[in-house]
Amino acid sequence: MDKLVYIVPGLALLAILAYFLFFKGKAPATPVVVAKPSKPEPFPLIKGEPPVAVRKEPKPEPLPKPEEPASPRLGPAPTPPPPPTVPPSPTLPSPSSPEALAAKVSEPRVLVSPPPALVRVELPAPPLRSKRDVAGVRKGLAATRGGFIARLTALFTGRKEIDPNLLEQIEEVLLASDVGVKTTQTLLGRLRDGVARNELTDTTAVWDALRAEASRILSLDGGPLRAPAKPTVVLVVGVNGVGKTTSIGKLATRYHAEGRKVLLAAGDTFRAAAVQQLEVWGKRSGADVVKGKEGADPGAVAFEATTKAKELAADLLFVDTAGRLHTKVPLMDEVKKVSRSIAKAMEGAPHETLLVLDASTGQNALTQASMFRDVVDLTGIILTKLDGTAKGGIVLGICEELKLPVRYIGLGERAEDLREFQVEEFVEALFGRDGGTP
Ligand SMILES: Nc1nc2c(ncn2[C@@H]2O[C@H](COP(=O)(O)OP(=O)(O)OP(=O)(O)O)[C@@H](O)[C@H]2O)c(=O)[nH]1
Ligand SMILES: [Mg+2]
Repeated sequence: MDKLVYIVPGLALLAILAYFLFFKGKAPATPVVVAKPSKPEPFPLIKGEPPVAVRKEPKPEPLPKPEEPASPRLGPAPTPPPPPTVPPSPTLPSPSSPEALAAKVSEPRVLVSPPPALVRVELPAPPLRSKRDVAGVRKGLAATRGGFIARLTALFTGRKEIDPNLLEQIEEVLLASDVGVKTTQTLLGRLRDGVARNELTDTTAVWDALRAEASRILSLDGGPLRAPAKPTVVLVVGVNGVGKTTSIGKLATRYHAEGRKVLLAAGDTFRAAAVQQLEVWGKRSGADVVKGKEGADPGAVAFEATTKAKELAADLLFVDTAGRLHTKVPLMDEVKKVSRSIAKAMEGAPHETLLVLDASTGQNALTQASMFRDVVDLTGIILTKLDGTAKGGIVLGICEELKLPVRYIGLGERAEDLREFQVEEFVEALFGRDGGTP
């Protein structure tokens, strides 16, 4: 009985202690904060609600309806955070390209609003890199095939053995077809070595070696425009009448049709007609044109256009310039100024400076290129009017001597006649064994 006096209060004490330790310890101090919902939140949070706001809610929100996908023409999203997933691609990726699709598949669902770049990746659009179209290029190169290539072919026809005259005759044809002295010597040197080593024992082998050499020379790091930034600014330069404005119009048509926001800068302020010509292309292609008054400083127009392209979140800005004689120093200095003005408006711009060369001007094109290279950092060539020359060998000379990649070739006046330069397609179109070539 005496012991009960101690046991009963002891048990009561233990019971109280157990209650506090077990029940109170388990009870939540505050309502639960669900930092990571077991189901990822859908897009509606892009309305601008910061993720923190979600955490304050005691209960998870009922799943709201997903929003309509953003249109490509819409400007940037209201409060875009830094892109969470897809890094910028070095070349303009097609929304339907394998890379874009891969990015889309691996894209995690996010709590925050997807940035504009992410939205654009999902746009359906044809690929930027055009399909191979050897027949189309061959048609455009008909004059060169009928001239340069036909003359070369004639040397091989009816010959099986390599006689001493053959290499000399090849040399003559190459020189007469604008390939250029230096490039011709390189090519011939390699052919002679092959013959001396008994690697080239018949005319077919010599033809194949010529073709392989052409591929080697043309295979510079070219390809279509790169788009390292938004906007990517492309400055287009060249002498009078080579096809600068027309090429810009053709490029604008192409990229606008593929869903890119394209802006044009009328940097040729010398002639009112030049601005009008660009405006016609602007209307045709759907691209906006930034222009100044007639006689305005081209650098100021380029600066304003770059600023505008940033404001409008354009993908591409093409800056047209007045044609200038490469021998006129003050005019060449002006190109330098235009380039600097663009750089002032946007760090790292212009991202591309393309020199337009007229294929029918022959060796003079090489002189123009080296003069322009002295004043601006050229990143590539647009070689126009290849449809209008029977020589066409200039393309080899440009690549071998200047080591500048040809990015586009002009094979006619229509927008679709400006083609991305694809080495294998071009070489096949030129040296391909149809229509009488060996
Ligand atoms: N056949 C053919 N014509 C072309 C090609 N590219 C341009 N042209 C024509 O060449 C002419 C001159 O083109 P523009 O674009 O005005 O040349 P530009 O370099 O802007 O000339 P300036 O502004 O005067 O320096 C136009 O008639 C174009 O249609 C091409 O690849 N093939
Ligand atoms: Mg022009």
